[in-house]
Amino acid sequence: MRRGPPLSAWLVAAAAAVVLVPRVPERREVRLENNRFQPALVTARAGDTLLFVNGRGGPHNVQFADDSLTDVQHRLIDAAMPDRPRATWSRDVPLAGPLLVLEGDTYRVIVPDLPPGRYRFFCTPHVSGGMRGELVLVP
Ligand SMILES: [Cu+2]
Repeated sequence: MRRGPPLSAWLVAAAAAVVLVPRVPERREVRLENNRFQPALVTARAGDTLLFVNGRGGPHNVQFADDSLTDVQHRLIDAAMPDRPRATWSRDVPLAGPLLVLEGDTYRVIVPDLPPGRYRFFCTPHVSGGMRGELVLVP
């Protein structure tokens, strides 16, 4: 009987493939509509793009809750959020994206290299109405 390479050789090859093949970043779309984030729970990995798309009932925005972030995490999210004042980093500046006014306006955040976990966000004008969401960052 002809035999192939031993199992250990296959395992080494499989491990090498996992290491060498880069993961293609994915895009997660979240609609801001009817005072809700849809979906409200977004699972993503570092490097993925979160594309927030404004619907009706705006203006809406995206603000990350910062009460349970370390300084490093705060800085990483701060740097990942475009179109914000960022002359000097400060814990006191809220992690709030600009208001999306028109239907179809978008806001793009590339998920920074944060530790896996849950990162809460909300819409500044509608937080009291429960417009909240969560980024579930997986390894
Ligand atoms: Cu809103």
